[in-house]
Amino acid sequence: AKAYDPRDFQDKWQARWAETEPFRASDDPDDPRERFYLVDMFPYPSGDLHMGHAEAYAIGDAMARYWFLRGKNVLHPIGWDAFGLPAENAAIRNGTHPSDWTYKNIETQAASFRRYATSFDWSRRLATCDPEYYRWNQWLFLRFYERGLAYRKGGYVNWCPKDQTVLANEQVVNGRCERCGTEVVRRVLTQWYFKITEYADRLLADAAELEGNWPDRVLTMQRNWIGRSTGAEVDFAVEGRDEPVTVYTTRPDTLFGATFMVVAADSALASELCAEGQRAEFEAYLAQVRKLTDIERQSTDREKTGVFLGVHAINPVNGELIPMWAADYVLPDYGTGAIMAVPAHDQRDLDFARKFGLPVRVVVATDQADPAVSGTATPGDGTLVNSGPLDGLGKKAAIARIIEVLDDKGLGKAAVNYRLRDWLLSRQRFWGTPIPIIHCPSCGEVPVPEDQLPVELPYLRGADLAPKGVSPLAAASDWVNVECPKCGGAARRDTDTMDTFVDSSWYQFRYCSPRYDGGPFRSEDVNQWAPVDLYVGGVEHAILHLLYARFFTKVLQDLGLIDFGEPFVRLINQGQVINQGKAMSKSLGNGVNLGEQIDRFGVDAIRLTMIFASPPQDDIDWADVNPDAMVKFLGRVWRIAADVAAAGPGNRDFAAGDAGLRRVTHKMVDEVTRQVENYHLNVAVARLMELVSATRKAIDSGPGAADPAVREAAEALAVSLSLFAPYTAEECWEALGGPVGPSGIPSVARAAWPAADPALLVQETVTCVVQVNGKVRDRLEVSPDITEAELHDLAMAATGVTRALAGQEVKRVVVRPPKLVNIVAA
Ligand code: ANZ
Ligand code: ZN
Repeated sequence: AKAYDPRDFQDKWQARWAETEPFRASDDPDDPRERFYLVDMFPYPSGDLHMGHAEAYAIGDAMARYWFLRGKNVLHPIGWDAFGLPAENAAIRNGTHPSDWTYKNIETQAASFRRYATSFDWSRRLATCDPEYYRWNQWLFLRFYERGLAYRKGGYVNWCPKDQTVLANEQVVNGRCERCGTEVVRRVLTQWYFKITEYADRLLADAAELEGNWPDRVLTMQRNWIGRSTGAEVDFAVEGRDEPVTVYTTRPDTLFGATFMVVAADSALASELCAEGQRAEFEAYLAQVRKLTDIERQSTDREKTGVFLGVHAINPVNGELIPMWAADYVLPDYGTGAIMAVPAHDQRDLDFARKFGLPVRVVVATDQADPAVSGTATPGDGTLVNSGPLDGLGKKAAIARIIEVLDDKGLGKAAVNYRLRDWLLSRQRFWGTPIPIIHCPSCGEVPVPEDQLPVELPYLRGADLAPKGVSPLAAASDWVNVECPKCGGAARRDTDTMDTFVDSSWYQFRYCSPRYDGGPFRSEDVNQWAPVDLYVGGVEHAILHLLYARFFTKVLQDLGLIDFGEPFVRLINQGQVINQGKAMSKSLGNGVNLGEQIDRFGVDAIRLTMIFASPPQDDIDWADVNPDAMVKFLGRVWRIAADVAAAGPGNRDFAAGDAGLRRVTHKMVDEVTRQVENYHLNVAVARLMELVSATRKAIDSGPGAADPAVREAAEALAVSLSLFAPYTAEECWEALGGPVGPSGIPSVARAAWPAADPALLVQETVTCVVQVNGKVRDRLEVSPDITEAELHDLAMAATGVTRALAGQEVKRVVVRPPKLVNIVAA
């Protein structure tokens, strides 16, 4: 007989699918099928698909195929996240236009996706660098702008000296540029922001809705990123100044222990407060601070530095004069940029106090050593002391009480703070969406009129794109210089482009009406399909992309464009594909090439290896897997189909088939169904393997290949295997002459999912004998696969046993599942 070789039929099926389009979604509102919307995070077109893609898309594809087979109207689209720096850097290197590189890579990936047999609705493909896509980024930007949700401000920004562009806080990882690893510096620049902070509370509150459907760690990361804290704002009068200085504190209860204040050295306030006599020292210190990276600044083991500002503040509760210092450990852009320092109960403040000889006063008594002596602050709960009206109270009561006191005197109030900053969205690079604003010397910021959208990128290539610290667009004078839409005078276009995270914040909605040109999407279509039922992608997007997409969804809801507030009902993060215990990388030389793996083992075996190796969320070490075993397994399935086909025209009167095999088949179908619905895809494959063994046995040493039960098993195998190994499954289905499903499309992917017959799922039971001191005292009907613990508990509770024991002490219980329990008592 011929051997299984996937190369014999991959091309054939690829051509058929291109022709029959089995995965087109229907927008027909009268289509009675329930809808299911599944989105895989779209790829960045950096080259061909790699092993990581192969894993992620194998998972998403299995789920999409499952819901197709369950008769749902599935939307499973694909597109490309096509703007961004790598294309621009390649263009500079090669003297080309970024679009050359981008569209070429998109074509390569599209071809690889087709070969990988992903069940996409190809009619909806999009690329965010298409003007007909980014036009709507601009349109949405203007809607945000009208609502005050897009604005420009000057301030400290993260600047990557290598890429010569600003980065959002989210793109700075441990003080380094997320892209190139260069240490980020802080610079003052005027930049565009989205006011995501206005949505902080909603983003936090609605995270509760996602609980159970999103991985816990993603929700935790989002919560920490938003970083809501509660406390109070307290006003401190300053000697010789009319305006008080307000601090934000999470511990207003420790106010009596505030022995000095610290202002961020690089804040406008510090420079304002600084007394003339201290000016020179302050300026010298400030110059040092400006050189620091954020990593250095926030590191806790660095020795504290600072300068006295030459002024004193007055502690509002006890009238004490306390010195004001400038230091770098207080950040200019958190809270109010100034703190009351309570060295006894805050470690940073204690380190600072010990370095500069400032007083330490305990106001919360604990059982720990005196911080002034031990050098360790006591930040926990305790009993208030040295605190006037707060004495004797615990932390919580003291916080409530002091807020009342401050409120009464008009010196403070309860306050909430967020770690979340507004989203810095402008970039000084070329390959992105131009910001649709015109700057006019007389009218100021003027939105580009809607009928002039899209503002298309000018054609720049090669060296024109080299980073210069300002956007390359600034040098394109024909493009930059325009008439002001308001007054007709000479004006200039904004030359920054948008962060590419804008593109990916709403693409999941564009898929619902991808060619629509009356808006970013047709609301009816989005409301029919979205929110996305299942979103599959990497955990590296836990905060950036997923938080931004949630924010956009809420704004779109507020704009009345959609009628829901969360974009993704359920989220799955796939693990990584690593090799020899390490992430694949050029420098380690442990990269595995997906194309080569596919050439060698075939698409199906690679997909199946990805799925079988581990649960979707776990990493896969390619050094530990064995694609050859998957090739062998697929060959066994394929031979079962061949044997059944060879046994003659099919008898599909399954009820007449062998009862034993039917039980196995239905049990496996039932299990596979449950495991797939719970995303335990690796377990589902294990069950299919059991079914293959049982079927092979039935063919070789049981009722034989012509038995209807064998055909039933072979058909069930083909259909369920199609989730993971589409080519082999099609080939088997065709050989078996399996029935065409309700769609009329002759493909196993559009057949019907096998249904488990409950009558065949009823478990047989066995009789278990329970003895006490060698005498049979009870008999139990139990499942043949009952566990030792379960059987133990059942036996001890059996009536015959309790009666026989009658107060005797149990010495020993011997459990031999499923048939015998022996109890020794005295
Ligand atoms: C007095 C105090 C006493 C504080 C105490 C803590 C413990 P989270 O939870 O992150 O919101 N703080 C406020 N603004 C700051 C800034 N711009 N830079 C650095 N630190 C700042 O932290 C709030 C606490 O961090 C505040 O409460 C303040 O110190 C400090 F026993 O005030 B606390
Ligand atoms: Zn004007």
